[in-house]
Amino acid sequence: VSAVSLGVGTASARCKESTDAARLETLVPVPVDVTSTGRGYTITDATTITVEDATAEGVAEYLAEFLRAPTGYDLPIKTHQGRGGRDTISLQLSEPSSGDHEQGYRLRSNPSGLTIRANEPAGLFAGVQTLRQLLPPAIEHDTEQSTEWTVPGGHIRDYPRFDYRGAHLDVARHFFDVETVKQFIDYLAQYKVNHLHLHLTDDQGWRIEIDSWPNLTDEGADSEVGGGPSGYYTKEEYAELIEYAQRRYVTIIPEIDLPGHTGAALESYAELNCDGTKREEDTGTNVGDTTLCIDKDVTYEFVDDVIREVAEMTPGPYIHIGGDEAHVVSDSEYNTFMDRVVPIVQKYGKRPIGWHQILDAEPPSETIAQYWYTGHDAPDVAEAAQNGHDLIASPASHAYMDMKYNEDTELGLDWAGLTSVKDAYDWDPGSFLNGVDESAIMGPETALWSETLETLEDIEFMFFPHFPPVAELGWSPAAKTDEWDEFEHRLAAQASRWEIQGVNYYQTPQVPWP
Ligand code: TNX
Repeated sequence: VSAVSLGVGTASARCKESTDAARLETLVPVPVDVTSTGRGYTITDATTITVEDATAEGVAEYLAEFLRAPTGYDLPIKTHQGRGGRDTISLQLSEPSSGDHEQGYRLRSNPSGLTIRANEPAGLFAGVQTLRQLLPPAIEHDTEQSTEWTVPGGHIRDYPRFDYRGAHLDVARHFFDVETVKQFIDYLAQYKVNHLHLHLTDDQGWRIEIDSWPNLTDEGADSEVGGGPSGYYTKEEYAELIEYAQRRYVTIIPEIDLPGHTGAALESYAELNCDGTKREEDTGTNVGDTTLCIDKDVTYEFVDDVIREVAEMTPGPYIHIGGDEAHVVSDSEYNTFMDRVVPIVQKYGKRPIGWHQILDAEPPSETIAQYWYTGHDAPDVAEAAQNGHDLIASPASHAYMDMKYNEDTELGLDWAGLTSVKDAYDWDPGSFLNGVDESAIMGPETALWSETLETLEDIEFMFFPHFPPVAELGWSPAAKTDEWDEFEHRLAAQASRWEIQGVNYYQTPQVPWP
């Protein structure tokens, strides 16, 4: 531990001080700048949380709720002008000063108190997630623990490398209920990921209620891979997820995969099929053999209704329309379809996103393309980026969380190869694609496809520890993310928190777990 001034005190106090200070060195994602200053702030029964005005109250409430159970303290929230004074955790919003990133924050801890300052509530929230990792792991318990709740002394200056940090979850191949998705959102927030892309529709199931086309969920939601119990989100449940995510500064991006991956819709409505007969229920894992009927007007009435309703229930700026693996349509049919459908998304006030194949249809440049192949060379994608398209980086060889860790991994797939935890860390989202400037990359996004995943435990097994490496690549400065030998120790230090949270993580031998 460098730059720790140990001050005076007993040997055991000094020992504790260095144990506390060590937590400044094990943060994931690693902050831009960390300075250790010796004695820090200890949260006690006397601590209050202060905010200057109502804007920061949501974050203050989140923090208080998080801390109250394990500490057993009241931690009242008070509105207080200026500095919080002694024995406070003070959440301050300041006027943005030039050069400060809007999602950034500064955190200071010394014996008299703790301050998090940010330009935006989202920055305060990021600072709160850092504070969480600065406290002893016991803070992750949801029952009262007796320990000293010391935040090491120091200051942190921090902001994200990419504004957009995403995670995709396939709730179509296997359905995951509201509680499971909430838990997933908590995992994203913990590692400062701020977008959740929900893959809501596919051949095996339609997972979102659409009032104007009720069979989608009356008939299209009761199957999944392997034929298990499955389900869908009612509009109320979807709203509950949106609200839960908003409180954690996570934006939900709904995906309606079109024109392929539509077996569940084709099974629900005969008229959406070119031959006018309903498709059979699909509980397998084939891809690419379904499509909406490109030549029928009803197809576009259907898409318009679905996009309108999804736009109405989604406050975030994006709708993802898939566009991948439409293997049973010709290039010209694909282009015809996208020429009609991309403007529908725009008409309802949303910015379209598609898997990178969507670029083949030459959509308007505000369309975002999500790159998911494994290679560094994709000249068409690079050219589109040069022409103004933004990209999301999800190369399957690094960011696909459903790729097996190694040959012995029972869950997951291996079509993009095996992806060890080290592989998940060993790439640069900003320069992965040749000919694409970092300025065209919105950020990295992990993808978790669920052909083989049935439960929260399965999700956790593929996500931990595949996920924190990519979360760090999205947040931390490039200069700080190239040393696996340093990262593996910080990752290992997270495990004591996962143990308490009950995360079913894979104990890969690549990481020196404690
Ligand atoms: C490819 S990635 C797909 C999905 C599969 C996934 C499995 C993409 C746009 N399409 O349909 O679930 O591989 O890893």
